Amino acid sequence: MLKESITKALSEQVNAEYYSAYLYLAMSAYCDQMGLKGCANWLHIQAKEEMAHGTHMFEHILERGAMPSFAEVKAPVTNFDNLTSLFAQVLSHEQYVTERINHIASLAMQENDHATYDFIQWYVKEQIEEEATAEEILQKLKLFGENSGMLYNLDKEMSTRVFVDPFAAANP
Ligand code: OFO
Repeated sequence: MLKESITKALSEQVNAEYYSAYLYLAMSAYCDQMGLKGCANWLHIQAKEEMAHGTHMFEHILERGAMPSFAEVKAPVTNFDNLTSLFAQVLSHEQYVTERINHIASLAMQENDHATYDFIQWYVKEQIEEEATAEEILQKLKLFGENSGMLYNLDKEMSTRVFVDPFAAANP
């Protein structure tokens, strides 16, 4: 059975993952309105990944015999200055999520909850990828500026992303 402190931290993280999904849906809508359908696709799939992150955490709480708590999912920002600042926000949001995940890992260790510590390691690794991907896109945008040729190519590249539940793929 999960300790109350771990149940609380994981439940709050489920909420945070759903907030991430909501934020990326707002970003996806912004890109769609700008005519950047590929970027809109990439962010929409990112939102689906976030929901999967939250759902697998929710399942872990239930599997360990605890009752998750639920809270309101806060509204995301909906207006962005441009694509570069949007991806700068993606990166800083992922850095914030990494801090939260690290806190859960530390708490699990402190509470001697090896099962949660083991479970959360997948998220620790996932955050490395989340930050690296956002950083790569941001670097491209900063390097080439938002000139139309570059945006066209980037948008085309982003349109190829398809959804694969990353947690389920790694934990068959
Ligand atoms: Fe769930 O990793 Fe992004 O926020």
